[in-house]
Amino acid sequence: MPDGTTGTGIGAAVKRVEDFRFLTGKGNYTDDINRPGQSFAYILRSPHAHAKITSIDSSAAKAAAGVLAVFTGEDMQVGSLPCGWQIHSKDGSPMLEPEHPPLAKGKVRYVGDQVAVVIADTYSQAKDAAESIVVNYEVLPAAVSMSDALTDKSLVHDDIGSNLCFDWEIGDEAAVDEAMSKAAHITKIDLVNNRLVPNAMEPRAAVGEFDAATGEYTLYTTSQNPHVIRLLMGAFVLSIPEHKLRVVAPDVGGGFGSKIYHYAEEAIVTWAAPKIGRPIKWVADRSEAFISDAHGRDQINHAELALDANGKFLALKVQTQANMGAYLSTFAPCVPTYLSATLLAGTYTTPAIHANVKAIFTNTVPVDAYRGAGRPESTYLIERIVDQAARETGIDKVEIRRRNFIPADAFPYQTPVALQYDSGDYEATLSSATKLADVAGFAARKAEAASRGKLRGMGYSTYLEACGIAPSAVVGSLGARAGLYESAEVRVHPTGSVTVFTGTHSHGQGHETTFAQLVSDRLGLPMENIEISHGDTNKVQFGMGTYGSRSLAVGGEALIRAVDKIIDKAKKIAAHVLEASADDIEFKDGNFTVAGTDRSMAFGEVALTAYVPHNFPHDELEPGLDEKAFYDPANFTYPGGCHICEVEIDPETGVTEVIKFTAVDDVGRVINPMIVEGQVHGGVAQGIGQALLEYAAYDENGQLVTGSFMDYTMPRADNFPKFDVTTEGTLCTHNTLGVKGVGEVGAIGSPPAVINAVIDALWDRGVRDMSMPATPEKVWSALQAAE
Ligand code: MCN
Repeated sequence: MPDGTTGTGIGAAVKRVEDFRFLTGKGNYTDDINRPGQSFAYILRSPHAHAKITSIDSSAAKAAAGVLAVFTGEDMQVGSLPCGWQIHSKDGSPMLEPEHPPLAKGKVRYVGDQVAVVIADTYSQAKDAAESIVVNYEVLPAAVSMSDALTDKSLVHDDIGSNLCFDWEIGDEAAVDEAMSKAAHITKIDLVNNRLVPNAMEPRAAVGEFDAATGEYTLYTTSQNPHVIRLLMGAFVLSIPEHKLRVVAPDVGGGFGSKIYHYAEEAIVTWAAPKIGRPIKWVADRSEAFISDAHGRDQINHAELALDANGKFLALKVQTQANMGAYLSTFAPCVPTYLSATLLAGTYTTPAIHANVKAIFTNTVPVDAYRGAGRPESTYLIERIVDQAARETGIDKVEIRRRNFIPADAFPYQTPVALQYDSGDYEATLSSATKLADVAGFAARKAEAASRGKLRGMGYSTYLEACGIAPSAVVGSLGARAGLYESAEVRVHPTGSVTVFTGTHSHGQGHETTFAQLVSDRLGLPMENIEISHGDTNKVQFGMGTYGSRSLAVGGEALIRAVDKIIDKAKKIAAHVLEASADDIEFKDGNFTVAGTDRSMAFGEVALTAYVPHNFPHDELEPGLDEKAFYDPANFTYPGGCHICEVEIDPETGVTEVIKFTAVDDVGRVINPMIVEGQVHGGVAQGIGQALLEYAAYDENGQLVTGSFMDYTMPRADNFPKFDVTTEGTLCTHNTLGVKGVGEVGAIGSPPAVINAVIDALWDRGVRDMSMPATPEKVWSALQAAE
């Protein structure tokens, strides 16, 4: 990773300031929060994928030692957990939106659905008592797979009459059909994007508290966006006005999307706290996390790519089935549609694209955004079909990409599927990656591996991402029930130190470092004088949170705008004291100077003047130095790049080893190269996990058979080589920092590079396809079948 920059400003590889407390065990996570008089909640969950609840007898549990209360869905008469995005089907009808009660009413719809909550003095008492609750179920047939759900009579929600949530389309189908009819070649592919369990390091937790004296509720929760939780839970579920509801998301140990959503447990502990007159803590154990955190991915795609005789792409047609699980999680409907299908041009000039997406309810855990959210699915599809087309037409796989790249001088580039890319240079990242990966030496390495009886393969992915998730007007027109701006407040204290309040939330991304770098750079202050505060609705004015790699491009830009307001006001104060015009004040390296003179004031002196305003332009300004900004961007940002994976397969065992992984990513201007490298590493690790190891498998009864780390293979350090990661940027044209997101690029770009490499390795042995995860058993079986 290049790091020519020293200091603490933009481009410096500053060590993460938050890591001291994390590495010394001083982090303050939700489970570390213990309120006076606190009680504990245990959630009794459904053991069945689909069943009627015919009766619940909780009398024994209520009488058990230490138990304070037992509540069921019939007791908890509150609003439905809301969905934040509305999709309309191609016929104009709104998506089917079933009720989602925090505690099940009359029916359970997936293994893990909440049936009752037991609240007791201790967690063990609550858990023990839950075992004595007698629930009589009438087990119903379960719609486990999407094909079952579409063909079966088994309705996940009887009242909405169908398991088809929506049937949506984008693009010009007639233009695609016309192009297909004239094509020299059509490549077809069928893909499964495997369901994943997010498995953040810290399981979800929530503490609910009610202050009878003030009528104020507080929820401490493992959330990526506390203001959104306050809005959704307060307004839609519990009817608590916002000024009486505080949501605190303290240190959070990873989220990867799974902590965006408003979950039942948050509403349950907040609602029950005044009922028992004590704070209530709930903490998921790992097994519970497997069946209660929203899962990721789970799409089935059929795609057809039309090419002319020169290998130019003419049209792409895609049919997708997207699993929603049993209920609509907060942002589920936008994942296969606006986060996925709008990306189907990828880095290519494909002139006609059409996609049809059917979203389907099944008796499984709800599915929602997980690192990449929709973009890994479309990237996997594009980069797999492009490789397939290369093989079928005999065109080299690098050459076919080059022939179809959007040229660097074609930006802004309007795709046929709504998005307008602002900048990029896909040839540049491809060229750099091929050098770094030593593509030229691959043939020799393959031959050497063959001499040891091993199969070597190399796979490419020249991907594109859209992130930043904005602007509000656009997402609103696409169905978002929220605005997607960000806010920041910069509070300068009297002696010149600064507290920044940001509406984004850092749960591993290092905002306390990179956001302080932005301020340090702009105000010329040392990092230790700057504190970044986030995650508390009583401290931060407002925020839309962290997901979609938006925090820097949207939240960082809001922060810069607030800083610039500080500088503007400070210049006026300095001008007054220095008896000059504000236009003549220059601000550099933390000093305000009258241009062309040696008369100057340090930043701290101006701050003091603002708070001790003895010599102050009172007729023009208010005392104090505290500025706020809201920023609503003009477009998404469009990171992209090239990932190259080299694998070696042992044909005797089917084990795939990733020998080398090269990533050259365009994330615009880099604020902290070390953090960016770490973000790419983490994302690539998750992408390789999806490609080779991870799979949430259900049996025909709807039981999650990979429901623990015994069966669900989480990647470990020894599954990876050291990744070669670097950045090569074109600047984003619509934010002043020129930054694009980086948080998801690794998870988006890498899976097709891995699977393309696996297929490349197996090709000479007659294997023509491989699905994710390419487990040893699957690879070995494919080799046997091909012989
Ligand atoms: N950054 C930078 N220069 C850039 C772009 C980003 O220095 N050009 C820095 C940012 O300032 C920030 C970090 O890199 O410190 C990530 O920035 P950004 O791309 O804006 O992403 P977010 O901060 O919004 O994080 C969200 C993103 C997503 S969507 C998922 S999912 C994800 C991810 O980040 N979840 C994570 N990375 C994660 N990392 C950890 N450790 N844990 C998670 O749960």
